[in-house]
Amino acid sequence: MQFVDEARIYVRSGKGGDGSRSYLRAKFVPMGGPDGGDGGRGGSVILRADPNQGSLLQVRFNPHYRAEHGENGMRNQMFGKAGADKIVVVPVGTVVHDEDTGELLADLDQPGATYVAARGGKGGRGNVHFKSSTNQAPQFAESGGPFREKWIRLELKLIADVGLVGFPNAGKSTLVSRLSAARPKIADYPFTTLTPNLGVVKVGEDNSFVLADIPGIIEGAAEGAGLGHQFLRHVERVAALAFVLDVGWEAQRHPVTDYETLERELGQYSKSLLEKPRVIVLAKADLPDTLAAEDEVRALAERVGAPFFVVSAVAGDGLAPLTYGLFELVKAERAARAAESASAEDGAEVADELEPEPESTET
Ligand SMILES: Nc1nc2c(ncn2[C@@H]2O[C@H](COP(=O)(O)OP(=O)(O)OP(=O)(O)O)[C@@H](O)[C@H]2O)c(=O)[nH]1
Ligand SMILES: [Mg+2]
Repeated sequence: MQFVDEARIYVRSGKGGDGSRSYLRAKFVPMGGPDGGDGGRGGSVILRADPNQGSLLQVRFNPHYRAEHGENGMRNQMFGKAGADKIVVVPVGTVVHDEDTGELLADLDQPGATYVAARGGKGGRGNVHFKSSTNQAPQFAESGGPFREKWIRLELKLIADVGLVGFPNAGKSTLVSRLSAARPKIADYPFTTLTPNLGVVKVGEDNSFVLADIPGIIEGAAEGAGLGHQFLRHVERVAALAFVLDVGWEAQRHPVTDYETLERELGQYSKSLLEKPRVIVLAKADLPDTLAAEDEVRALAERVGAPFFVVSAVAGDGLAPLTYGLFELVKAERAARAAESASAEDGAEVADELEPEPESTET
């Protein structure tokens, strides 16, 4: 299935309820004063970045979002009910543009970030507010503020969840091509991949994560050997790293020493890379040399406490366990981020209430 990273949606806020123009009518009160209540404010359409949302697929299939209108004010100084807001859940990394003008409206790059795409109309004031010494029986009440509507374009900036690190030729790009719809270049020489490739890995029906295939790393990368290590910035924000190890042709290489070299190079780039959860993948399991090294690599994985997977991208072996194993780490990271944003929100709600409603001039 193709990955959807763009959607156009229509948003319309609710109109504010009209203020009521009514007069007190009670049995023994012949000339009752004004008693028209205020209209309720209209609901807003609000986009919200949710770390559990993996793509724009859902909004693409449901492109219309309307918030409720506010209710009109009523006699007896009764307020109209406010219209309910409409929340549109989008993935973290969604960028919002105005469809007509192209103007950048919002960049929802943090979990829990919100953007009011269409603000609800203000509720109109009832005639009870317009009573004055010179006008004891005002004949008018405010109408509710108008609704607002527009088309907006959503784009998802892919942020990798898992980064593949390994020596050149280890089979990283082949793995990405088997796990996702991405088709990176694959060849039997080192440094085939010159710039990072991203692929979206589907997990069951409803879940997905983004896998980044980056150029190979070799001994001395920190000093500029090979392609250097500048592209490691592409995996700085990933939730987990997969070390892809193979049994190379060169006699001096071995998956266990390769692992140690990779770790050293990552650490020289940034210590934070070493703190990320990781898995160890022994690739090319269809080759006899690989199987000969399996026990040693398994022992290494046990020593460093990393989940261990043996796969053959060519034969298609071990790919499902690897997918689910990686997704477990991604899920844990998303849950942690969601918890973080929930606690950040407790503070944010107060701020929301303090934010003044922009004065609407239209009535
Ligand atoms: N036998 C076998 N060969 C594989 C397997 N996976 C990859 N290869 C081969 O290994 C070579 C390198 O594969 P790539 O996927 O380009 O490796 P890479 O890690 O992306 O390499 P760079 O981009 O150069 O860093 C290619 O010739 C692949 O066909 C596998 O599971 N089994
Ligand atoms: Mg490659």
